[in-house]
Amino acid sequence: TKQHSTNNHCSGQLLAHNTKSENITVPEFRDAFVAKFGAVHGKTLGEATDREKFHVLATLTREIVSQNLIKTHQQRATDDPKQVYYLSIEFLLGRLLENNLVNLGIRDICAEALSQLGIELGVLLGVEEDAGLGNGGLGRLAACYLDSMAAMGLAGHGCGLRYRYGLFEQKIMGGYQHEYPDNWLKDRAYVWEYRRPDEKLPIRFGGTVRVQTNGKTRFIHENYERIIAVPYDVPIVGYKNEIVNTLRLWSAEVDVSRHICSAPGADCNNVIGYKHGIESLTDLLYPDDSQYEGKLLRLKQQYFLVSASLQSIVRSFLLHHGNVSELPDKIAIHINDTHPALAVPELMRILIDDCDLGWEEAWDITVRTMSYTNHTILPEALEKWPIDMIKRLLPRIHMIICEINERTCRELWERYPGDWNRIRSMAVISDGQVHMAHLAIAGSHSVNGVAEIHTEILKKSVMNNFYTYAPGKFTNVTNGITHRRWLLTANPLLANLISDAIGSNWVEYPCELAQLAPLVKDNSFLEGLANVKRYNKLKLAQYIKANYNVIVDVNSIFDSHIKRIHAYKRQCLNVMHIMDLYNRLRDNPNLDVQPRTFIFGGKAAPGYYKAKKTIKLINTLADKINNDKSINDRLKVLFLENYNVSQAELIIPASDVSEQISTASREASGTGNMKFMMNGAVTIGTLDGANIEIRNFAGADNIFIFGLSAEEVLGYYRYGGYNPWDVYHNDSRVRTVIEQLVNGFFPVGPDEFRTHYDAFLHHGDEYFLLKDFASYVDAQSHLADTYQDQRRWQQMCLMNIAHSGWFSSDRTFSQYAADIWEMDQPIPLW
Ligand code: GPQ
Repeated sequence: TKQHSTNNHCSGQLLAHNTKSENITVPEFRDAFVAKFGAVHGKTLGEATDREKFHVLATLTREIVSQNLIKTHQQRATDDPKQVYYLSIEFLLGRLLENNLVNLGIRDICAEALSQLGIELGVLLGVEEDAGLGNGGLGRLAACYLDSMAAMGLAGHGCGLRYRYGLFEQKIMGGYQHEYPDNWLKDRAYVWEYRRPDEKLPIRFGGTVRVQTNGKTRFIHENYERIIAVPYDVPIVGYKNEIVNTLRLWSAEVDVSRHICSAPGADCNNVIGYKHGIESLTDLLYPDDSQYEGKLLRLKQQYFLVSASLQSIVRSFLLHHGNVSELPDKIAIHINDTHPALAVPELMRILIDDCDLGWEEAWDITVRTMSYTNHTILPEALEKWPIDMIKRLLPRIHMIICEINERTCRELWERYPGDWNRIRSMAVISDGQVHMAHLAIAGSHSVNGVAEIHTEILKKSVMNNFYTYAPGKFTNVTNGITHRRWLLTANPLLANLISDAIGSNWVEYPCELAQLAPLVKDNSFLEGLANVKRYNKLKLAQYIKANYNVIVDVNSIFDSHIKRIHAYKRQCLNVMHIMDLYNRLRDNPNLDVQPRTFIFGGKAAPGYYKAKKTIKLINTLADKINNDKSINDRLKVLFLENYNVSQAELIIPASDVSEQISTASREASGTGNMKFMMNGAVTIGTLDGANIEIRNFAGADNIFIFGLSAEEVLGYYRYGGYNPWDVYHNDSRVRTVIEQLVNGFFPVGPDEFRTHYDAFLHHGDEYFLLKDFASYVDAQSHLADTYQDQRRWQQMCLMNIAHSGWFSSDRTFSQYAADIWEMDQPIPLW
């Protein structure tokens, strides 16, 4: 049914005669691009900037996406499948253009069409700003799930906030991190989004609640401030299946339908200031990762997200269904960590106040609809909002939370009469605070952790009382990553090598990557792997040369530690090993060491003093080592500025070694570990988070494991820690390295790294760096020895790639869909 003319200038309808985007031809695409360019910019391609060309390419792609979006919408209206809404305060999408081209099956066609016009696709892809609406793992996970939901054709949508500024831009000056606003909406609009002002909703803050008791009890919310939530839909493109789901991002606006001066708190003399104040609600993503801050504006953001999303979900449900009692059969709502946990009382409010249900029925519907994922056991991350703050900001929600608390405590009393301590430890409200995790657990039918060990720790310790009370609620769903972005898009050479060897079924069924395992004896395949890695390393080396003017040796081991800077992730343990290696080299210049390039990347929360000092420490070390001629360029250290999704796409395919060295028990799962594995890097890591499952799949011979186990760490914590001085006195390497922090070894003042020195020796070394040092150094030298045997090394890489299929988010997502959300569409078995 394909028909077209090569001089089709009907630029808005590239797909008019095609059923599938994959059937577009190169001339069609080329001509459409030229025509579109003229139509949009009113000039010829000859005069165009890269930004203008990018914009036209994205617009053209968006038009194809739009048609699929319409089709998907129509199909869903007919089929009426169960829908899942994934509520998350963060979605870390990164760039979308290349991913969309790949998912539409037109990347190669597009590249060829552009090259006929003398344009390099890669250059245009580089123009796109990252959508950095997240801090790290939690937000990127949400983005991977969106990709998987669309690829599998499931009706699943994201609900989030359209931050005017995403995660700050990091600049390094004098070795220190400086933060600049991430002005990702430079052009005011985002090419991918559809603004939908007609679907706006009012969100109410403050005021009072009047209880009307004549006849049926009614709760009347009065004198509140009304803020408008306007949705912007970002299309999420399925992989070659013509499915497009949406990520709905809410933005705060003033209510122009009312006289601004009459709003409570409004100042008629300062209408602009008032408007700005309201709209600042969605200005900024909070840059703290795994750290609760307790700011009023953050609470406002959380409620704004939840209220807008739930009102919109219920409204669209009622458009097609008469009875709200069917909600749990047709809708699943997932709470991504506790940030959207107010979804529980908000749904109760809607069901009781707007839909006229009684408490019991509303509660039954709510619990059957909601599910919750926990992403950390770090105590400092647990959200507890002062009850007074909630009462002032959200008076009706406050009443509902109090009622939930009373009823759950009463239930607990029936089960544990007199056991006040246990009941208090499980209450939704205690010590004047709302415990968001307790609220989420009470209001959900499912609670899950994100890796086997993490879920075990939740069940055995952190949430043990809840687990004992309702064991059936708890499950594990180990995290996953989308192999389409992280392999197909980010590492096309490896993807092609794999497809040449085993065919391309793995793209649809990533577990088929296991067919690579028998090639472990195939020398030419192993050589192919080495060549791909070498090419990717060259690309990264060029980037480093261009941006940092440092020359790195592509024959050296590329050893990468990229993630948020956090004490528990132990970037400093890596630093200690590098310092020790450097000390050995200086003591013995003839030492036979495998050349290495240590690559760091990551942001520190602006208020996290120690993490910022860690960045300074890495940069100080880098300066010293990179400029020391005596070691003959055998070691290089780099801190790459402004780590983000796009940079990860460059670093991961080029890495030989993946550093996953968190203190055991602290990293809930990790997801970078999976991306490295899938790209053929070998992990050096602790038995923490998903590293354990990576070892189980890849085989213990294909990973370097070291350090204390989670059980040992938790054992020490129970008895107040350990004594780092024992290690200090017994291991001269440790002593040297620690003293070098403060003794003038670095050209900085003696107090520059005092915080680190004190944390190690005077504050009990909370994250066990000294304790794990010796076994880390051993593992590192074992790794370096192994690398000398290149055949063996490539075999390790191969076994990692071959067993990475399980870590595809398609698998993760299938588990959620089948076990937790009980979706009614067919879900592939794993
Ligand atoms: N995680 Cl609670 C975040 O990235 N931010 C957070 O605020 C919290 C957790 C991470 C967690 O540290 C990683 O171990 C996980 O792999 C990731 O969430 C996704 O589950």
